[in-house]
Amino acid sequence: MLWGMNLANKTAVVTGASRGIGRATVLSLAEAGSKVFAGARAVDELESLASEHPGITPLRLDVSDPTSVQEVCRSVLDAGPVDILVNNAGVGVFKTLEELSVEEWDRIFDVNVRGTFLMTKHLLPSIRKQKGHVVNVTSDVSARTFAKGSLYTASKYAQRALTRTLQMEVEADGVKVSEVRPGAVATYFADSEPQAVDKDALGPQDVADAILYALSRPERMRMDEIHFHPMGQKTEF
Ligand code: NJP
Repeated sequence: MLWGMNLANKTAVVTGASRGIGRATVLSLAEAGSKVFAGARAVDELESLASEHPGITPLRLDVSDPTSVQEVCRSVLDAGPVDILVNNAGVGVFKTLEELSVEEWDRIFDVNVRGTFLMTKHLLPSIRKQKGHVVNVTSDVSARTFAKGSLYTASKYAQRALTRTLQMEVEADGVKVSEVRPGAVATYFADSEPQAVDKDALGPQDVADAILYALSRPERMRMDEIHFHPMGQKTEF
């Protein structure tokens, strides 16, 4: 496989691993030879994922809960150093600003933004020592918006700002930071039913492939962002 070589024997943590993009990423990393800690709230789905490859360890994780993040990161670090963190867990609500509740606002920001911050904060010291890599799965809407998208896009713009700032803060230490920005992906995102993967949507594996591509570049090269869309999606920058 194109990216197998330099991902063998790495240790990775992937959030939002119970389905969709996170699940595909965990399997791809395990197949490339990495030891993968797969975190999400749906333990049954994680157990079933872990049964597919011996390199996968399931972990019950709620990225919006600082105690859960702290406990999970401690148990991961007790097992050894971490090379790779994929901040993928994400949720969305699509309503006009007037329709949005305060609870919805807090939930989306707690998962998408604070979750990314918390996971990174706890694992960065180890990733820094390893000259490792942080990948944040944001969205093509981390730099554009649309009606009924204020909450979700604000959270993704915030994740993008966090990603870029982190890059500046760690580059002198040889740590890489990448933002992966897909267009529409056929998953259960925002309680949707995954549509067939055709020209109107990407599949979770397309995004996993982009993540592994970023992770497997040679030491001299950093992918700051990967921005891509299904052929059927209208171009809007
Ligand atoms: O969605 P879905 P995707 N703590 O709903 C987990 C971005 N994106 O794979 O906890 C920990 O199938 C949840 O697990 P569980 C999007 O913004 C998507 O498409 O068990 N984990 C599940 O594993 C997001 O950042 C599209 O419920 C939590 C996973 O997150 C990323 O892609 C387009 C959690 C969500 O799986 C993955 O989403 C785009 C928590 N508190 C960007 N809450 C798209 N699908 O069209 C949720 O541009 N999760």
